[in-house]
Amino acid sequence: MSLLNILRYPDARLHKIAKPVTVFDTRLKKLIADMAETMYEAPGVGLAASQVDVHEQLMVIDTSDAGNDLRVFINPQILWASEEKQIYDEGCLSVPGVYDGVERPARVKVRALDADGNPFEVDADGLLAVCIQHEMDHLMGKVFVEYLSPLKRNRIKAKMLKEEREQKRDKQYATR
Ligand code: GNR
Ligand code: NI
Repeated sequence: MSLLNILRYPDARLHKIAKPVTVFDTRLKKLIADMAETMYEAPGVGLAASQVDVHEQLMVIDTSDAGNDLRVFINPQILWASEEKQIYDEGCLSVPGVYDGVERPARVKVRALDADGNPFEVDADGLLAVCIQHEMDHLMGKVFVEYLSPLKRNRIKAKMLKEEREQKRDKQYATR
């Protein structure tokens, strides 16, 4: 297994649209294992393939307290979303340190394929419903900050670019 590099906002590759998975082979199994390891190490409750620069419809989620309930969603589709909404304070491994409220349907019914290509459906609410929608957005090239006001988004963008510059400078300094 290996840890994967997580792209950081505002990286243009986060806006690429993922293509459906068509081949269920050992390469896919390794990618799933590496994504799960990367998510647990971060730590995060979900990770979309787009975040590790793989533009295929694949995401891993574990919203359990113990971190022992890994769910793999391939080619996910929302079958139904509730009229009722919930506002959740979201974060993202691609936008570290930033949390803000996002309103989404409170409950969703989702159909997807598992790692072996077998279809399954889940009825989700609470954090799982939030996470499924957050990860599916990534697959469509959307990052949660795009739901915030342009003012907030621009501040976040500036903060992320500043941190990126500082990290590059620190790295150069370390090798001199
Ligand atoms: O780890 C994560 N936590 C989280 C918290 C609230 C709403 C969504 C999330 S998903 C995030 C991991 C991530 O960035 N997935 O794309
Ligand atoms: Ni995210």
